[in-house]
Amino acid sequence: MAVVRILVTGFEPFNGQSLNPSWEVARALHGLPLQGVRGAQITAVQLPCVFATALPNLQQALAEHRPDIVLALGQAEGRCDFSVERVAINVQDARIPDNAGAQPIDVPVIAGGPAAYFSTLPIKTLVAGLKAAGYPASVSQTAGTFVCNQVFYALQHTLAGLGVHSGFMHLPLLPEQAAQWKGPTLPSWPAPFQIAGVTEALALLVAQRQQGRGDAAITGGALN
Ligand code: PCA
Repeated sequence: MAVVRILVTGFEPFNGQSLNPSWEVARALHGLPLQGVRGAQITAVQLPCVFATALPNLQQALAEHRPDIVLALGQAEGRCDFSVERVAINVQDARIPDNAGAQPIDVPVIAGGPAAYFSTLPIKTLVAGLKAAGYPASVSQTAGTFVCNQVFYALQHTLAGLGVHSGFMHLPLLPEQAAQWKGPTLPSWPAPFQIAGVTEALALLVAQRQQGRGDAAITGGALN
């Protein structure tokens, strides 16, 4: 069986934080064969939380590793489960400055690009499989308008039509971050649980790809 090349991206910490769960998870998986799945190899790449450099870094990682599956990860403080993103939109509208101090407002990710791209991951199957394995998960209808959405949009734009399965998942905070968070008490999950859940997600994605199945017709509808 051909090797399945999996690229997992995570972000550096941002907004004054010293950790980002997405990178803690990604780096824990780097270089590992996917547990229980023969022939799958994981590479992790860290992306800067900087509008000006996130995309060149992403492009370089795609060119270098030529993945079959890409799971981009990001932190979403306040979310309380694995948030499998459905759609990336062609806008940057930053609520806070990025790590280089830039705060674009209503700037397209790619000028002239389509308004949006859908994930090409089987998002419903992923949510159902994660839940069945004991990991809370849901379909999210928005990846926001900050650097995560920018990377998700550029990822889908770059890989459109190439047969690579790619998408984005937001993660809750780590307990160490939540303990220091100023403002409301936010949900958090320990790193080992997040790592195990993402490992489960990757196994589901590889199985789905190898079996060539479509996505499950389960509702992911929500009001928010
Ligand atoms: N989360 C931010 C950017 C980096 C990250 O981990 C976001 O949701 O856009």
